[in-house]
Amino acid sequence: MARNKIALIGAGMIGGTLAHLVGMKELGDVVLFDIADGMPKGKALDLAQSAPVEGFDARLKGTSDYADIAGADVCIVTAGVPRKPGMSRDDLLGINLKVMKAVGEGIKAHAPDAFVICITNPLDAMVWALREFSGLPANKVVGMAGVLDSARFRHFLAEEFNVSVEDVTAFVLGGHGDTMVPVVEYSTVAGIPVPDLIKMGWSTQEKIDAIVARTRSGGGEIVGLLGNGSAYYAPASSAIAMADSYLKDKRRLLPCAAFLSGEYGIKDMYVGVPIVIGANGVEKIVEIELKGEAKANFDVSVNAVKELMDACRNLDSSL
Ligand code: TXD
Repeated sequence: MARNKIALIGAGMIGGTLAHLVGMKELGDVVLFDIADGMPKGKALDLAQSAPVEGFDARLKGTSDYADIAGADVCIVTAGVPRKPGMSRDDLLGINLKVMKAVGEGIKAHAPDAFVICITNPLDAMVWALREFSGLPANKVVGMAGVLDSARFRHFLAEEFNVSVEDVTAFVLGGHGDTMVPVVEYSTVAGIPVPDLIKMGWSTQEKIDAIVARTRSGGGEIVGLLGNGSAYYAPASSAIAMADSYLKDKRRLLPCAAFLSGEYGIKDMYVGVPIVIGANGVEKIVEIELKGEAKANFDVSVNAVKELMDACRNLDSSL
C-alpha cells in the first residue's frame, strides 16, 4: 500500500512542527510548501536527517512549486503573515485573504481530492474563503481551532482537579477569538460534568470562571510570553489529530470550524461546532443544545465571524 501524502502549505513554525509530527507518527510522506525559497527545503532535509535516529520512514520534500503537492491526501494550511506592529486587523485580513486565494487555486489545480485543514488566522473567515477559492466540497474543508482551544481548557481543568489530562474532556465552540465559547456543562472528568464537580467541592465557580477566561485568551497569553510569534506545538498536535481521524477513518468527535447549512440555525458560514471526522471528511455535524449564557456567547461569536466575512467580501468581489 502506498504511503499517504500530506502537503503542508506554509512551512513556518506550525508547518515545521506538523512535518515533525507526521514523521514521528509515520502518517505518510510530507511535502513542505512555502513561498520562501530555501527554508522549506532546509527544514525537509533537517527532518529527513532526524529519521534514521528516530527510526521513521517518510519522504520529506521542501518546495515552492504547487505541482509537488499533486495527489495529496491531506493539505494543512498555515500560509500567511502574522499581525505586525502598526498593522490593522483589516490590513492582515487583506493580506491573508490574498494568500488563501493563491493556496485555494493551488489545491484546486493539484490536490482536489484532499482533505483540507486550515489553520491560518483569522481562522473562521480564512477557512470559508479557502473553501470558496478552492471550490472543494464543504465536507472536505475544515478549520482547526476548537481542538486547540479545548486542549487549553482541558489542560487548565486537569491542573485544577489534579487528574490526568487524558480523563478530561472539554468543548470549546464558536469562532476562534475572544468570543469563543468554552461549554462548561459538556466538560467532564471521566464523564462527571464540571458543574457536578463544583457541587462535590472539587473546585469553585469562581475558579472555573477564571479558567474559562484564561482559555479564551489562551493564544494571547502565549504570544505575550514568546515575545515573537504565536503558539505552534499545541496547534500542530491539534491539526494532526484531525488529519489522523480522516486518514484512519477513526470517526473522532472533535470541535472544528465546519460549514453549516442550517445546523444551529446558521447557514453558509464556518463556525466551531462538534463534528465527526472520518474517511469522507466531515461525516456528521453534531447539534448539541446550547442554553443560557453558552447560547448567548455562541450568538455573539457567530456575529463576530459574520463581520469578518463581510470585510472579506468588501476586499474581494469574487466572494
Ligand atoms: O488555532 C488556530 N487556528 C491558530 C492559528 C493557532 C495558532 C496560530 N494560528 C495561525 O496560524 C497564525 O496566526 C498564522 O496565521 C498561522 C501560521 O502560524 P505560524 O506560527 O506557523 O506562522 P509562520 O511561522 O509565520 O508561518 C507562516 C508561513 C511562513 O513561512 C510564510 O513564508 C508562509 O507562511 N507564507 C506562504 N506560504 C505559501 N504561500 C503563500 N502565499 C504564503 N505567504 C506566506
